[in-house]
Amino acid sequence: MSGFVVWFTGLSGAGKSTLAAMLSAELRARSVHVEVLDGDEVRTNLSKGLGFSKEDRDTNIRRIGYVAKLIARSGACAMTAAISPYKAIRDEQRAQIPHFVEVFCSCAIPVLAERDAKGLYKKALAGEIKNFTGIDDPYEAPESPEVVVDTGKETKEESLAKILAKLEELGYV
Ligand code: GGZ
Repeated sequence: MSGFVVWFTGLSGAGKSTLAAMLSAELRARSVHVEVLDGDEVRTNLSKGLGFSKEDRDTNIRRIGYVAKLIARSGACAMTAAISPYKAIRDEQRAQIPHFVEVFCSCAIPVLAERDAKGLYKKALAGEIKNFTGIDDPYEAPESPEVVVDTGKETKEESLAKILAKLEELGYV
């Protein structure tokens, strides 16, 4: 069985970390070795000190892509859960990583702003956080991701089932 990378992308609060946690639990139950590179955790370790300029975000994504590639090369599954807002940098990762599965966690901004579990949208809309993705910083949606989940409309279980179905169809699980 070859290693593979599940690359979650989407706005803050769109469900990337939640779905990565659910998917990793499901795959581990099927005896797949999984490592999760979660945006928050990466930023306190591998990318400590980086901010949210385009340059820093690109550096962050390239680091995540590099580690994900090594994990997949060892035969495991790497899951990444960072906003990864720029299409060109995501596509750069796709080009250098064999068996790359992009999962777009789509969710309308009004739904995210309403949910706002961490209060970040409120702060961004009030101008207290600058360069917040989706508010005053760009998010470039993928044009042809392997999977699109709409976390504003689907249940978590429905989204998880879609991702699992694609991984099965591709022969990775
Ligand atoms: C976006 C920000 C920002 C700005 C802090 N823009 O919901 P969260 O809190 O846990 O997820 C967001 C996280 C984004 O880090 P990533 O490494 O995923 O971003 S990127 O892929 O663009 O490098 C959010 C928090 O950090 N956060 N400031 N300005 N999100």
